[in-house]
Amino acid sequence: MVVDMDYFYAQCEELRNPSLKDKPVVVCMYSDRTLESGAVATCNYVARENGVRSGIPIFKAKELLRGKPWVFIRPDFAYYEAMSKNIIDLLREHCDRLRVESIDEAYLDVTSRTQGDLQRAEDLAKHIKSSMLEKLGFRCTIGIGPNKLTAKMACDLCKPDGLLAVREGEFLMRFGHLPVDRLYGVGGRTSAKLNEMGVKTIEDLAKKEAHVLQKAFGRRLGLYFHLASQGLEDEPLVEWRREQVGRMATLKEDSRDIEAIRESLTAMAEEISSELEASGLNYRAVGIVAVDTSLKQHSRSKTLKTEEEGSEPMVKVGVELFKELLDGEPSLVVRRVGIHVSSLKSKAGQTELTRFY
Ligand code: DGT
Ligand code: CA
Ligand code: CA
Repeated sequence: MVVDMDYFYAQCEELRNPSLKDKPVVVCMYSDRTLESGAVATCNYVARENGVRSGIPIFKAKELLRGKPWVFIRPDFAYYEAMSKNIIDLLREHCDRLRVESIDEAYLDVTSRTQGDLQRAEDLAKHIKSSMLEKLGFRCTIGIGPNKLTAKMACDLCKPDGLLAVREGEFLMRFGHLPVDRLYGVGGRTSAKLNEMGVKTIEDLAKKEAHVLQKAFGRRLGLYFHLASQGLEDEPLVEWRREQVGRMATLKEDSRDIEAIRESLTAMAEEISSELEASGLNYRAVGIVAVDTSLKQHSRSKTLKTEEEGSEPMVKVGVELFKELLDGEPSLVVRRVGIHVSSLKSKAGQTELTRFY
């Protein structure tokens, strides 16, 4: 199963303030260059009915919602993380194995508890959806399939508040007509290349012979497209630990000024540090990302001698890494900065973090 929360950040906002429900709610990543600059992180379905989408500029969203009782909100990551933790805890009760895929999404292996019976999996999914609503107040969408790929595609197809089980052998019937870029793993550039080869839909792709795709995309990827377009995938679900916690922000203006960068890193490091604190984790590696004015990314990271906690060591190493980067690249002008920590360990003394959530 794939469980994905509907319009997650905005749904979190509605949950703590139900008066928002009938209004278009837009959660924005302000870049703070000017009052209106930045992009939409997500929005509720009332806003989507008016054309608002993740990633569009804030001013564009305001144009689309002109005259409507819109609500624009800054994200409250600590709150969303706390909600996410409750959600994951609830999901864990209903599966054999779980992999947290992102803040609002998880893969659940339910094979042994349903004895591989899709009907039983569907009943279980109904139960999960109703507990999610009754206990936590959240709506979600669940996709079910004989493998992860099918479950994920089923989930994407029946949003929001949906439930769809796709059986073995039904993959092409369900998804064959979709544009090829809707196949999990096919990005923009790949789909352009496929279109040139006359492949418009997933079904077109399924008809191509493996060697043709391998010639165009290389052995591994070609084989993946050949199999995936027929719904074939059999990688077992491996539990993941969330191995990195980080933040990105846009500088007030493009800059090489280390003090401006330090200020931005400090704000982000404090957020990261409170997130780690809440989960009882410390870190042993720090990394930074700089996005330059031509949107090229540069990154550096450093493993520390000992485990650290709190924002101070994070900022110190982050600033060092930025200095190093700027010294090495005299023409680099920074637009966005990011900082993250990894090699996370539980402070409780385990050498391995077996359960982040
Ligand atoms: P959905 O699943 O279509 O009902 O809507 P969401 O909002 O749950 O979308 P999803 O599952 O892709 O992403 C989960 C959360 O991740 C979402 O609530 C906000 C954040 N997010 C998604 N896309 C973006 C983005 O383009 N920029 C930023 N900053 N955050 C994003
Ligand atoms: Ca979602
Ligand atoms: Ca998601």
